[in-house]
Amino acid sequence: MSDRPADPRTAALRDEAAEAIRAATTLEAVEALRLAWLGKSGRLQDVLRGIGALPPAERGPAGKAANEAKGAIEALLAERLEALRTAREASLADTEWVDATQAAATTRVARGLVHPLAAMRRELEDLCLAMGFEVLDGPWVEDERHNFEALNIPRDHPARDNQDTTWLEGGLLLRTHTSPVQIRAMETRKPPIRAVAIGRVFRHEALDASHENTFHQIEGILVDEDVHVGHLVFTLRTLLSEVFRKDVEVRLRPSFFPFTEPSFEMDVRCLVCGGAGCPVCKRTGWVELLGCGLIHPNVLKAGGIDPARWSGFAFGLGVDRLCMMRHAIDDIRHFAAGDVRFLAQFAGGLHG
Ligand code: FA5
Repeated sequence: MSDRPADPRTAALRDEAAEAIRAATTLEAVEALRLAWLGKSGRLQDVLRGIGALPPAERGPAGKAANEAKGAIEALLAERLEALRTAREASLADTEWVDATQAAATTRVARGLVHPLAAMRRELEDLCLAMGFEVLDGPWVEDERHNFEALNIPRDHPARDNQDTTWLEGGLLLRTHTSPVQIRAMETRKPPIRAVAIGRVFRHEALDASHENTFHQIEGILVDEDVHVGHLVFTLRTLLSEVFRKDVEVRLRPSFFPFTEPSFEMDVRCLVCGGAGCPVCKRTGWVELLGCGLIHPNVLKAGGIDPARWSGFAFGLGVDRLCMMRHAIDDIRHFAAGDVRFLAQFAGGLHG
């Protein structure tokens, strides 16, 4: 079969179509040519319609030539479409490329920092978990029973004056210490109990370099058989040596809390001034870190635990002061001041 139609009119038509198709430079232009040549009102239809008017002997060859021209034009259109598609895909690499390294080089994303107190809290929680304590939480808004009465601080007891309380409506208050969690732990668990709770506490008091009106405590409680002061001291010593990871001088002094008997306070040699005297230690060289003692039998009873069988220890440590000692921070008020220059110093992590 010859690739040229026999009929000279369809041959001319085919050549004309081939030239137009070659000149088309877009996919849309090729589609328009398909319609113009092969569509219902296209050029080839005109030819086909004219065949009926030919003498019968010419109709067969003319029809054959027209069909061949149709096939040839279809092939040319398909070829051109393919060529244009390939060219377009090849050009995508030039027009739509992305520099995968560019975004990182030109867009600076500010990274958030972990607040030093939040980091301290996480670290204390991890340490306590590793020491076998479970980590509990307690409400900031407390009732009198949990904050005072169950802790052996009845109404009118002078100890209530030591904790400048923010009272709310309905006899509620902002907890002045984390010790109410001791009661909540005893109410919801059976001995043996080992639990800690870290969180915010609120006291309406005068501010200075080591006193805030919103600060943080970690409460620890252990209830078991035959618990004595040795267990308490060992636990505190282990906790502090893990936090400081260097030798720090501490001292344990007898003290008074209605909810412990005996009661103690633990001070650390001031790590801001090295003991020489500064506003943080009020020029004494020592900073009070925590209160502690053996749980008073009345408190065990209030928590539903039989003091004839069980005993325990408890401690309440100032997390802000611990963090200050750790980083030699010279004023507790830096923590809530929101100065990014202060916070940025801790970007490298707590042991940075
Ligand atoms: C108490 O709050 C007792 N609940 C602690 C306790 C718990 C004793 C369990 C016995 C058994 P105190 O008021 O001393 O005690 O506070 C404990 C610690 O919180 C202090 O040693 C100190 O480190 C910290 N602290 C107290 N007041 C402030 C304050 N205004 N700003 C920052 N830290 C404070």
